[in-house]
Amino acid sequence: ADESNLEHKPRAAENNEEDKDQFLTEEEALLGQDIEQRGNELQNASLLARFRDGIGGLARVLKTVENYSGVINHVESRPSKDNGVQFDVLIRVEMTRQNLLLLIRSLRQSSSLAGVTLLQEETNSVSVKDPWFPRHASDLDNCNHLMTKYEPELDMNHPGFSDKEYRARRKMIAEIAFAYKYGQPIPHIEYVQTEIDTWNAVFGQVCDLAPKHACKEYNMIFENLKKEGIFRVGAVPQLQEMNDFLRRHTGFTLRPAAGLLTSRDFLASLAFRVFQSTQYVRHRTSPYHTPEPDCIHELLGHMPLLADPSFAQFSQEIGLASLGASDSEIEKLSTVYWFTVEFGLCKEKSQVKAYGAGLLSAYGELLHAISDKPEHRPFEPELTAVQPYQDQEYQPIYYVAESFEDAKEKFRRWVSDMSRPFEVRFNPHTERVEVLDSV
Ligand code: NLE
Ligand code: FE
Repeated sequence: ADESNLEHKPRAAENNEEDKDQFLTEEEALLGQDIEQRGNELQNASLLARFRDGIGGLARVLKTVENYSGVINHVESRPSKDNGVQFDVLIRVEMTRQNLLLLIRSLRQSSSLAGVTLLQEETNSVSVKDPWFPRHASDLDNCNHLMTKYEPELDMNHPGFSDKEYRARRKMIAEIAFAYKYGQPIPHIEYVQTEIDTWNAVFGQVCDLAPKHACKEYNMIFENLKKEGIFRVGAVPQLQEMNDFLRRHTGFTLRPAAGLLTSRDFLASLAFRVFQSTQYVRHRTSPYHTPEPDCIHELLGHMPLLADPSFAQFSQEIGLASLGASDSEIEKLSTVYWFTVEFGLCKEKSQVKAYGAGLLSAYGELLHAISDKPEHRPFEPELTAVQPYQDQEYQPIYYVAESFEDAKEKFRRWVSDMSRPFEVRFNPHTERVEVLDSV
């Protein structure tokens, strides 16, 4: 369970007699014990790296892992609650036991880190029977863990990497999201002209292409949003006005998110009909496609269909299925989400139309998706859920649903086979998820 790892406090070894390594924790002592015999064995490990000031040092930390021939399987960050630590970053690696010890010692020399700890393996730290998950919409204040990839701070291929001003802007907007708490109004962002130009460019493309290539539900609500003046040339819509629109149609609401969230946190919010939305704008040099979400993607891609009752229901059901699910089930659910909500196609009479948000906010990929270049397969949850995907380039495979209703039916049948020993039900009056033991 992802969210519990960062919560976990390392246990210091109580009676180690050595002064040679004052930081030695119990886990490290265990690792060191038979290092002579087992030093070359591969080991999966979770490290907690605590950054004093900004996350700029992360690139170097990851490089150090590579220098010790480690494979990085997962990186996750969040602002720390402790004094003197700005960010806690969880890094899952696979490397030899010998190198793991060397890595930890080496990282402890780094001045940007307030500490590095080897965490206990997950199996000991989380009870499978009683996993933590949000029970009330306000618990989503704790579901803000970020996936750390393709960020302007860290990725040289990001168009904002060498743009200081852009990075400062992103940081400012991310801080608003980190500070946000349940029940507050969503802070207004005063978008600047370059951001408005980017919005205008993408909005113009969608106005041209959607009537022909988007599904009918999308187009209907899109028109509605234009009529209400929320979608218009010359202004990036504010999340708060969008929130009010959605609430009136399906009860969905929005929360600001600092970036790409972990699947577990993102899906959990859907269970409460809450959509976590970024608020920054993509870099002006790549208006027509970005691998990471930004508010143009959220607004033009996601929001129209979140106002459609049938689609809203489908989204919430993916969310409900994710609560308390195992890591491998979360992986499957987020893959289904990827190939439906993000990149889904559907049939309308004899034509194929787009309903996936990642297609509707990126005209290059939209045209690619409906062309005959990629493969089109029928949506079948059990097959779709195990289809590997990448999130940097256009997709080579898309799944085509018969309709939202059909997708929902199939999804329900598939989800009912999942292993969770309880059922959940959302109570919209209290915004609470009730947990029922299943027989
Ligand atoms: N590729 C999409 C776009 O450019 O709008 C964003 C996808 C986010 C998953
Ligand atoms: Fe998205």
